[in-house]
Amino acid sequence: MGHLSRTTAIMALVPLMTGAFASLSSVSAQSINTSSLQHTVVLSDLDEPWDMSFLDDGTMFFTEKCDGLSVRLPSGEVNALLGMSGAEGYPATADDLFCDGQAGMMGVAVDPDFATNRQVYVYSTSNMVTPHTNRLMRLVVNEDFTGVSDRTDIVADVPYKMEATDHPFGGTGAHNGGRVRFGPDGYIYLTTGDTHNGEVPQSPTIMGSKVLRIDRDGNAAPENTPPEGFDKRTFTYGHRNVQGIAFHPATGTPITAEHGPWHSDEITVLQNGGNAGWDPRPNMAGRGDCPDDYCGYSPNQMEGMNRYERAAFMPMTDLETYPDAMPPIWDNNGWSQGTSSAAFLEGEQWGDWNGAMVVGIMGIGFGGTPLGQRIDVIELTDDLKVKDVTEMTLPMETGRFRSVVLGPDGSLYTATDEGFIHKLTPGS
Ligand SMILES: [Ca+2]
Repeated sequence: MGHLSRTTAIMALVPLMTGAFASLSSVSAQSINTSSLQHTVVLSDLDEPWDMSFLDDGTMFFTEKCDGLSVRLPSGEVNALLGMSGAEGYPATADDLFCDGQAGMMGVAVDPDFATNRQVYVYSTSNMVTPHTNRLMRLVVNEDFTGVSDRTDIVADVPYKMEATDHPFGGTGAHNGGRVRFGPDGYIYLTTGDTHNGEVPQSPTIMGSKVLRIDRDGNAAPENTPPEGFDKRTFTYGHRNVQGIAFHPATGTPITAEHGPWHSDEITVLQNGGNAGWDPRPNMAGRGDCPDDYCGYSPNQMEGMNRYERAAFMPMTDLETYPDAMPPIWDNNGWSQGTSSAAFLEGEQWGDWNGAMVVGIMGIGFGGTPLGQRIDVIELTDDLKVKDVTEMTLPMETGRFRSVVLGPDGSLYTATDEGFIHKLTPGS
């Protein structure tokens, strides 16, 4: 689907149903203003939109997994900027960038100093070298937002899964992480995944299963304190596949959301140098061998195991082996439903939800797991524990919520794998 067919007009402004349906809502839902959420389709007919990043005036950069990077201007005009190999309708393509399975063009972040340096950062899979890698690229956007130049690959060594493996989800391109965000400390945080390789999560030198904290040139933040022998870019390690990271508004603390292995999606409050406790190597946590030396699916997906038995066999956070690992503050009630993205709601317009975390859940539904496809609102205490979890009442068709981002207008924007970027606006 080419860029020329993209629908750029605002499609609808649909107040949430009220009246007769209101009585179906719980009392708590009514008290937290979901009944006034309004919905706008910002873009549709996209090809697996993966992430968005905003300038203060509403300019929205966005990625599509197999197409590339584009920008939507405040006027509603959309300009393609950088295409991947074979993509049509772009002013330039980078022929080393490709998509396969879960891999492709993923996270995007605008520089907080964009007004002076015009820089954006994009994370994508690349075949420039073999084995292929995931790369974080820095680009410079031209004055009229019609093109980019000066590509610099500031991180070039995040692993990529080249070989298929022997389990139901064993295809190439798995578990790349992929979110890119500037923290309030001015550093770039890049989340990565385990690529179905049991050695990666606890490896001190392989840059998968990590949260990297780096500067604009890709150098380690000097304040990083990983264990002795670790690559200094490591902020945290021992993750499975982190596709969500957001910063607590009051404290600036980075908090991740990541995908569990048929059980236990996790939200984790990060500690500088911390271990997230995922170790899918054979013979860990009392296990035996696993196919392909990766215990990240089998045998925990075996028939007859419920999610608690799986969690005991294949812990997302192995506190027995790693007692100092960062414990999750939320595990999705033991389910794995594709917890992909995270953001914080900020502003008085969100009422009781001002300062709450939202996570976008894609809803896998494997292994007896209920379908997710929802946005959860997670209210935290001052010491960053979970106080309350509410499913957002959505005034639109649900979907696979790949990305949630708070816009500069205070609305929540969400991209779905179905090709939409939606805007949710509280109040009336
Ligand atoms: Ca963990």
